[in-house]
Amino acid sequence: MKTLLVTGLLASFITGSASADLLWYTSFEDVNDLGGKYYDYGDVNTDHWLTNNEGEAAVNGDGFSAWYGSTGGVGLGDGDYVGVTNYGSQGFYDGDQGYQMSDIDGIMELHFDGYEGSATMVSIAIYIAATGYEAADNFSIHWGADPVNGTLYSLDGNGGDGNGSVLEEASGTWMFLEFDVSELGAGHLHVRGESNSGSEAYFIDAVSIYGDAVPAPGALALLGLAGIASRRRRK
Ligand SMILES: [Ca+2]
Ligand SMILES: [Ca+2]
Ligand SMILES: [Ca+2]
Repeated sequence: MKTLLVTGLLASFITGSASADLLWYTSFEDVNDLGGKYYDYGDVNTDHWLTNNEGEAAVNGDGFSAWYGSTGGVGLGDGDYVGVTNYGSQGFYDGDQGYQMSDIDGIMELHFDGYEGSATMVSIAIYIAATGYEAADNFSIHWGADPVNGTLYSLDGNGGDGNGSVLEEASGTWMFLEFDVSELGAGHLHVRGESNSGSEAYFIDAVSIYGDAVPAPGALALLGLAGIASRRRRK
């Protein structure tokens, strides 16, 4: 993470008229996160944070954590293709791996840690698998806890069954989405999905969080040293 932060500080760039630093980025490319089908060995009738299991695809990684919400179904207890993956004809937006949610049989959320108060913009690439979706299926992207103001993007399966729901219309292609979160207050990025079939799959890749970099204590110390060095040079 220290390496990422330093890279982010150096990668300051201009977006439109406002400047922003890349605070955090993941493309889910860690090969150690790959594995087999994921099984939730917890109580699928109770909402809970998911844990990684040996030999199974990682649902949690460096800077991201998965949560499960029960809707009375079998959830991820029946073994599902969720978490970090390199599989699928859809390919990936960036690199060889991404993150998938399929056959959730409940609610799955992926939360991206931190940057509350310092983030101004987020971007993410998503791919909705091309299949029929029903009213119970949905996919959305959120900032913070407010379910109305905090919803950045939302697709559902109403009017679906292959007949043109918004999920179906958005399916079959990678989409790169950017959101201004500067007016939304404290919060963090999270992605939410519901589905109940193995063919109903949501893929995520290339997640970026931008803002005004707040130096970590280590980086602050380095900046302090640089300041001392430059002052010394001026003498
Ligand atoms: Ca990737
Ligand atoms: Ca399932
Ligand atoms: Ca469905």
